[in-house]
Amino acid sequence: MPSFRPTWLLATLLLCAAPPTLCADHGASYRIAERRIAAKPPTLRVSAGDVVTIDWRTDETVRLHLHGYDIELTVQPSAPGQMRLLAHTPGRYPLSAHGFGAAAGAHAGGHAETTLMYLEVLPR
Ligand SMILES: [Cu+2]
Repeated sequence: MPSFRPTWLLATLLLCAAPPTLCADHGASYRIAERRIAAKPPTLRVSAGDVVTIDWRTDETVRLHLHGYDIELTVQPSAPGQMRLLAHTPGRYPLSAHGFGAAAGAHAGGHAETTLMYLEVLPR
């Protein structure tokens, strides 16, 4: 549930303390329209150790889930949202919608997930 943990902050500080070129801030913003991401590559590629910020806008209430890093975020048309994480573990992680509209408030369960994009964390 929390999108930022003190241990990640500590890890970032340790990782980024010495060589200035090693770590980077990675920002991306996505707009969901008609239940999908339009006009954007479906994969966000970053390097391990990067701090990643993903901004979300939507035309319909949606509950987002970044698998692997296990970050959940509900975004509304009137209330854009942000995910922020330290990309500590390489891999390919699906980011899915757990429900749109009225279903966005429902608990995870019977309804289907829709994968919107992937976060790819490359090893250094
Ligand atoms: Cu999920």
